[in-house]
Amino acid sequence: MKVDEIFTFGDKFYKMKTDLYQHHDYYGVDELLTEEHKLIRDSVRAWVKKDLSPIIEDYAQKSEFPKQIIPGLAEIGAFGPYIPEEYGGQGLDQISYGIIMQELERCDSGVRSCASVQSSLVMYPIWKYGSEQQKKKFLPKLASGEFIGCFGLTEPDHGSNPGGMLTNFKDMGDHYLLNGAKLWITNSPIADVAVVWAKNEEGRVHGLLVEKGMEGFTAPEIHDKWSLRASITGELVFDNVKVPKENLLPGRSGLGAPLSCLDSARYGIAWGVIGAALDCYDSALRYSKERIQFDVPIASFQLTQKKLAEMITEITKAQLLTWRLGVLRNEGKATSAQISMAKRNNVDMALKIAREARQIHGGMGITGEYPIMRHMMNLESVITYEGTHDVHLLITGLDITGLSAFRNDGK
Ligand code: TGC
Ligand code: FAD
Repeated sequence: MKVDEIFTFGDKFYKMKTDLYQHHDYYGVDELLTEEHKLIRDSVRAWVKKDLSPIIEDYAQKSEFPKQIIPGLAEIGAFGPYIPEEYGGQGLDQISYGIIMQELERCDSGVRSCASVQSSLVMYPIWKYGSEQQKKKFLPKLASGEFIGCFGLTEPDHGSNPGGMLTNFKDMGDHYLLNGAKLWITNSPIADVAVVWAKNEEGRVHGLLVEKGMEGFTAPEIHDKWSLRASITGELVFDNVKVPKENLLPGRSGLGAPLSCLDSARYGIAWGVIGAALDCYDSALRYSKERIQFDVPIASFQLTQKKLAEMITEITKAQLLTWRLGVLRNEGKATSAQISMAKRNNVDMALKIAREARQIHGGMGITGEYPIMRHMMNLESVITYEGTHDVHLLITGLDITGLSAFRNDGK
């Protein structure tokens, strides 16, 4: 990246940068894609290079979400690409969804977060479990970016173990009364609608659509994050919120309902983080050929080549794993455990690549001149949200042994 010009938005100044990224496809994975997939990839990449990359570093440094990109995200189809066209989506396949997430995260995980929450954690549950009236009311506005949504599962005392949630609602006859709190909620301070998971009086988990402006509902922002600084994160607080009965998602109850949404989001992340890894590799490759030490480019040292060669090897393995997962998703055959494996492997791969790329950039690697440190810090959240690295390992462990290691009591 290099600083090109300064622009103003409102009363603030922002530095614009040029995105020098070039395509990397070591194993000809492009040949596994359709013409439509490549067209989608190229158009999203062009939008990212033109409208997102130039501003992202500055917004991240200022810890601000660039709200003005919302119409652009809607226009490139980043909100609900696989939602049917009758509800405002694009009706695209799962590989297209993955490609869009990858191109966005190639620029910044926080922007991918905004789009994947909107698509997989808000539009998906409304589409899958909502009434016809809920679908018609919310989906077209979420697809066009007129509405922003968020997903409230995690609580202050229940992160990896959402089944222990305390947020609850009571049937008051003509409405539900919702109480509780959710923590670490992407998009919450700017959301028009929150998909909130809460227990009824029998302790069964249900999804409720809580709308901005409902009395007793607040969504304070969480400040001072060192990670995902260009993404907005907050809480959801419910103090005797009267939720109309027609706002309950009627199609599914039980913990499996929110967990099935996570499958879709985790799948998007498995694709997305390859983008972050590619950007780190691309920058490290270019820098190592330009940076001279001991009279030669640092790319000529074996130790640098080891880092670069291992990066492209790991990226290639992740690309193939993810493409295959996309085929399985398209066929409706991907299991939750397969998705967990890809999310865990790919995030870990991207984080390791970001750390190695940071080393190749030497001292420059810690500055905003290059995207590396931003990717690295972002990935520290990505390896924790949507199920931590260790939770996904235990999901694989359970799948292959049939024995759960989540609880020490063996239940
Ligand atoms: P367990 O007893 O295993 O399961 C309860 C019920 O759910 C079913 N189930 C699933 N259904 C669909 N998809 C899945 N992936 C499912 N996994 C489980 C299961 O069959 C069972 O159904 P039933 O009918 O028998 O009741 O549940 P558990 O309490 O033992 O927990 C399992 C565990 C630990 C794997 C799960 O709770 C888990 O995945 N924990 C991690 C929590 C997590 O990922 N939170 C993410 C919050 S959202 C977020 O982070 C957004 S970041 C967004 C961004 O910015 O991109
Ligand atoms: P904990 O569950 O307390 O885990 C702490 C540590 O203990 C981890 O290392 C974990 O692996 C380990 N651990 C826990 N249980 C076990 C076990 N059984 N065996 C071994 N080790 C274990 N949530 C939402 O609902 N919606 C959102 O939009 C959302 N966005 C987020 C955005 C950001 C920036 C972040 C950071 C989080 C977001 N989350 C969101 C929350 C995220 O899903 C949780 O942070 C995550 O699930 C982990 O929960 P926790 O932070 O409470 O950690």
